[in-house]
Amino acid sequence: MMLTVNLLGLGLIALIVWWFWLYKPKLVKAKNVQDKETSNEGEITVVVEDGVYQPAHISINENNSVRINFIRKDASPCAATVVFPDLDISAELPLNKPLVVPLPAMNKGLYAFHCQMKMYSGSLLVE
Ligand SMILES: [Cu+2]
Repeated sequence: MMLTVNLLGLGLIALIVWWFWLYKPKLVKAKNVQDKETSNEGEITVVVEDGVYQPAHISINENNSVRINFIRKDASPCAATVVFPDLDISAELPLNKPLVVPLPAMNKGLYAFHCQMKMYSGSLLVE
């Protein structure tokens, strides 16, 4: 009995360590439009579902504009608005219909995006 409790405790500690120190969200790079190296426009599709943007962390080259193709599959009103506060851009996402949000070329940095209540949240890494 004591052993079971200890094992449970260890499992819990491992889970906490993993969640806070080891878990790193995957960074997905926006693809160049038409796959041309010379293109300075990127594009990526983001699915809005189950409380997360997929992918939630996107990297873009510096001085590239990017078109984010949002597909919202979550019917809750919470998921409907996406806001890019640093860029002063927001969009209303229709349900189950793709909507492209064009973003201008940005300087290096980390730009957040989220729904109005920040339950959905993501970031753009410009590098
Ligand atoms: Cu929300």
